[in-house]
Amino acid sequence: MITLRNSYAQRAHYCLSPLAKNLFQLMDEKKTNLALSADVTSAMKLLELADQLGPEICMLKTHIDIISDFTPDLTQQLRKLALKHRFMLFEDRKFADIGNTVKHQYKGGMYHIADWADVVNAHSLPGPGIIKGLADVGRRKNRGLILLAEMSSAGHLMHADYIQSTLKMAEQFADFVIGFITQHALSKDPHWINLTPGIKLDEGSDSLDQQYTTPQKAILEHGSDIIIVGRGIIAAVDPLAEAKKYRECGWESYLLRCQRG
Ligand code: 5BU
Repeated sequence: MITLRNSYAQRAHYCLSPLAKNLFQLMDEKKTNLALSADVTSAMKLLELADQLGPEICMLKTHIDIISDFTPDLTQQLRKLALKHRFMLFEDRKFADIGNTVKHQYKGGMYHIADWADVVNAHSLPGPGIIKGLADVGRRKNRGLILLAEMSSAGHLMHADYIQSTLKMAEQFADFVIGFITQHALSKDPHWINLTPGIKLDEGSDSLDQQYTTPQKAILEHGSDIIIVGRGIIAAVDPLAEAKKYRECGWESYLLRCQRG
């Protein structure tokens, strides 16, 4: 039986979403389960990070609305770098409205997110209509959606029944929803991708209730597949050297999990 402890390549065969399949294959071939959260406010800084750290990562996570000098050229350049270094673009937009509104927010406005982001995320709070709205736009562009099941911040309101209901909702859209933002794997089903923010080499917290766990704990104890790292890398004196450390740590933990079976 194929489980979460099998390789990414083996799990790729079980994905109903073509994008999820590609992502697992990319991770397997590039040997990285590291996503960089590039939380910077300047376009040039974002492009520099994407180019320099691109070879180390499977995914670049953006908050496009914190860029103070945004122009559409930025997202075109990001797409070029995503192709050059083979990583996916994940806009951490956290949609949270009714289907009709998120459709507009996804495809239009200033950012035209659906034109450049391979993956976006959404809260399950409004009900299945939010997924239907995003799928209307994203399916035909071969995009993927991640549902927020469990946040990393202290005191969040996503309790066990909310998390389970999020999983049930995702199951109705398994060709479009690729997995979850979560601190723990939600299901034994091998095709869901579990992405975990709140990762640092040392556990702890920040002054605004972010909570950190280590790559080893996230992957080996909690069933995470992709570690999302922001300040642990970008606030380091040498972000490239630090990214390599996180990459190695994430990949070794994954190999150990596969070995243990
Ligand atoms: P950090 O610098 O590694 O703490 O950044 C974490 C990033 O992940 C940041 O962009 C957050 O917006 C994002 N994040 C998170 O920290 N926790 C969550 O539950 C979700 C997103 Br969803």
